[in-house]
Amino acid sequence: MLDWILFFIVLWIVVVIPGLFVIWLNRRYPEEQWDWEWTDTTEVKFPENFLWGVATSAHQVEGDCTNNNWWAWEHAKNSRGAPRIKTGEISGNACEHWTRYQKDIACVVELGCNAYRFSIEWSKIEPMENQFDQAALTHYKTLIRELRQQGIEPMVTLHHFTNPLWFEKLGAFEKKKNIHYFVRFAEKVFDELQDQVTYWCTINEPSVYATMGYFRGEFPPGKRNIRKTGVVLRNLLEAHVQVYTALKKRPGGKEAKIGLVKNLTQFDPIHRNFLLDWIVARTLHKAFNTAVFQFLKTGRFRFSLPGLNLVRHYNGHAARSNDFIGLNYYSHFNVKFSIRRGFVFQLHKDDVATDMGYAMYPEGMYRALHELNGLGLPIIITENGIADKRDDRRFLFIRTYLYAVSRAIEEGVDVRGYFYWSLMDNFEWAEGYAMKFGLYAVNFETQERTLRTGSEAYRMSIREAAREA
Ligand code: GCO
Repeated sequence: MLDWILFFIVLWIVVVIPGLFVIWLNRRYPEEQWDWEWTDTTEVKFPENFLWGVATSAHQVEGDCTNNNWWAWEHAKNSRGAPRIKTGEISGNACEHWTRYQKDIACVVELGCNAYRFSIEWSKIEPMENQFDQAALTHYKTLIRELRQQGIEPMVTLHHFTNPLWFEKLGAFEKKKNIHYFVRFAEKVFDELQDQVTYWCTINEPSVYATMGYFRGEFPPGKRNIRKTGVVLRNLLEAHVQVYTALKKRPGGKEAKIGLVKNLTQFDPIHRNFLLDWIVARTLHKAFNTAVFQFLKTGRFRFSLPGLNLVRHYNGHAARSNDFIGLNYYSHFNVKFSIRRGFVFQLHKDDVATDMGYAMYPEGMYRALHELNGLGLPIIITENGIADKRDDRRFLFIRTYLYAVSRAIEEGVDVRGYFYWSLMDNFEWAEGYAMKFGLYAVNFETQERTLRTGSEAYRMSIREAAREA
């Protein structure tokens, strides 16, 4: 008799309860899978005054960003003596956008865009601590004036992964006491440009900066420490709140639209009936996505892993620190539990992958928009694009992802704009120049820009939206 009781207890603990939990998880977190054979991607509608843009970042396109953490990283070797950049390349002249920006703005106009997102290179504005380069500030003023003359709305990103060398040597965002340097830089740039710039992104992808630089070690400073990852993410979020609060007090602050840019990655279990895959997927989602959203919603930051309460923080101003939220959406990771490595990412057998190895999954954009809608803020898609060297997936990518955006808008999500990543091929961080994200291909020998065939989908979508409006 006792054996039977023991058997039923074990059966409940090992089979029934986990099984019921998995059933609940599948219902709570459905994985959208649309039937694209029967989906008409021309059935889209976008709001009037929608921002149709393209995005770049200074270090990736300008050239000669020689005084920052990435330039140093590109010239460093890892512990095995191999280059930090997988192709052995350095950013170097990049797309020479610093001098070629007028022609590049003509490309933005040729696409039919009405907006352009770019970042300000801190190391060029403040090459030495508290020494500001007026010529560099004037360069960006001239760029912005050209944009406005061409009818293009500028969107400025204040921090896009790069730090001046002097700031990096102080420990950058590992130390809370360094945040004031970034706030001072942000105030200086804002005062110079606020009369011509309405849209401001404070920090681009804090989770990516923290994870890649302090957990995966593939970005500078190449550390691999989970607690430091949480500390850096907390300090970046704290920096965002301090910058928002500071800029709102300055001339032009009330009129400015300021927001954080968050990369949302969809983590789904590769086997939806296996509890351990679910636990890993939800743990990654919580650490990479939820921790940031909760902070922006409640002011409470909690970076934790099962059994580890790594970093806690509270800032009561956080819940009122965004006029919009920027969403960068690229990747859908199917996660598999691994005894040896904790977890591995896998593609489904019928997934179409981008050159970055991400699954093409427009439904993930739709899910991300609905999830972000929970913040109650206007959403601007500040990055979405595909690395596609053969240009044989870009057309489909653009049409299907814009369809997913339109479907979320139709269901009430307040999306104000879409910035395609990227205007042109550029330096893709640790991947060097191998990844071709550009609507325009760049011949880096001649610096010639050539509009790709697949990019026609974006021009068509913008034209169709204009006709619909
Ligand atoms: C990022 C950055 C961009 C990338 C783009 C493609 O998300 O890493 O915002 O600088 O180049 O996302 O990976």
